[in-house]
Amino acid sequence: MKALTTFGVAAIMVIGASSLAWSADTHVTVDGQAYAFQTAPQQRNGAAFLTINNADTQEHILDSVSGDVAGHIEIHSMSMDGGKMEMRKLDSLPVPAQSHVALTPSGYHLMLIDLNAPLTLDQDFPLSLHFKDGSVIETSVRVVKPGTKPE
Ligand SMILES: [Cu+2]
Repeated sequence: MKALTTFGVAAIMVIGASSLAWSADTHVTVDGQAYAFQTAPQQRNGAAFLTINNADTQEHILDSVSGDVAGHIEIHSMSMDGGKMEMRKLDSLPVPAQSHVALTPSGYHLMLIDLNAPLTLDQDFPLSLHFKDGSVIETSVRVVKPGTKPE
């Protein structure tokens, strides 16, 4: 009974923290507000940031991301290499059991390649996060001033 009670509390907390996300698998959610930086008219690419929370006792793997905002969307990592920032395309991004992965301007991020239109301030656009187990999370991304976060 104790295990059941604990699980119930965890599930309520996850739902409360992610009212903007929906998942077929309620173990995995987007925490807080996903966001992207405003882009200049000639800018072809943008980047989106969010935190993926995994309340499950097993790992879930982000496999791909889709959305109408760009021609295609890649999962990237960013690291320092010989004093300069380097981005790398990842095939997938594991979210460890009972943990979370934060996608931020200085680390993992979603690269929006070949934008269909510039990202304008306060605009919201949808993204679908596809996981290896077949589950999909729909989330709404808010466009903010470069270098800032949503309130
Ligand atoms: Cu990138």
